[in-house]
Amino acid sequence: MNFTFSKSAHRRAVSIAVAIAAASVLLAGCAAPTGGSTGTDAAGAGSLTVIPKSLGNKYFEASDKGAKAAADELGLDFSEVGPTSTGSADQVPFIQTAIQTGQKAIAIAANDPAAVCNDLKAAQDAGVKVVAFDTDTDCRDIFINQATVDGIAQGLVDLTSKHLGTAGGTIAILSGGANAANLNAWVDAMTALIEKEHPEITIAQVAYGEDVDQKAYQAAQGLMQSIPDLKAIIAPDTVSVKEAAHYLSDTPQFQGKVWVTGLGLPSEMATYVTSGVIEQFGLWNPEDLGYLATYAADALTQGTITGKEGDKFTAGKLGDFTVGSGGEVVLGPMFVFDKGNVGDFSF
Ligand code: RAM
Repeated sequence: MNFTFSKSAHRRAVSIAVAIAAASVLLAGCAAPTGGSTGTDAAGAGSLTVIPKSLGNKYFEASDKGAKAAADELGLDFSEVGPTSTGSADQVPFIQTAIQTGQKAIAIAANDPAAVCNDLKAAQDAGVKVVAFDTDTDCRDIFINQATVDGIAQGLVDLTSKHLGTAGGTIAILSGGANAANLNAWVDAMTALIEKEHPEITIAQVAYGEDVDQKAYQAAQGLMQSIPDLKAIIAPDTVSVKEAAHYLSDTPQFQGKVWVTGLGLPSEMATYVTSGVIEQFGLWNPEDLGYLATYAADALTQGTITGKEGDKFTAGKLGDFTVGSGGEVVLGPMFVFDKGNVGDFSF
């Protein structure tokens, strides 16, 4: 569902939402600076507002857990706020509240980079440092990327082509938000890789679950019921792969016929691996992603780095990092989960 707002509707929606956001910051018990604070706590350390794609997504609950741990280590004033829906502009009120409450830094995973850019620019103009994490936007000081786009695409295509073998077959891709920069980059890279290296594989359709459980479940159902010779689904989104596995486990007629892989949380996927519905899937450590994003935010607010290529900073237990081209920092490679290791992870 792509959101296009008329200007006046947009202004009205935002002013209502700003009021709600301000209330939610306070309700969230996040210690948003009050009483004319300049965004620094008693110790003079900075303040950070983390805005995930949406609240309630276990992937971002994990990244926020890591972000909070780093904030505690750094003595930062930490708040995690955000919408419970994944609409293009749903994060805007939370950015505006962070500016109004004098936050020193924002770390955001944007549902739609274009929809939040103006407000992120306004934040930067107000002296707020902007860290994009998990998914990029053009309006930020630095981008904390979980793994390279090519690395993720290669990893998921390798798992799929290994399963299909030389016979190959028809597959589908079940993504999340249609405007999410990270997901679209992975889908494009996988499509290009398959066209270049796997003529035996045909992509019949790309569908979107919008990071909403029920929509992802229905999208998986739609793919399996509408594509008669479907052999596999690649779901590069934790909500989509979980719900595709969920639908498959509910529907014996497709078990052993349609093979599902993607990017999932071991904590959510373990039950499907144990039951044999899912064999292998990939991800990184989202807690470390949030942790690294917080250290990057602190290094920016301390002036240790500006986000330019070559800048160096230390991210606590994760060690030293260097800013790469385009102001991007990569956490590390994607790794693969299966029956042998899925139980070893808490996220
Ligand atoms: C979902 C979100 C997130 C993505 C993961 C893999 O939780 O789309 O942005 O990185 O999946």
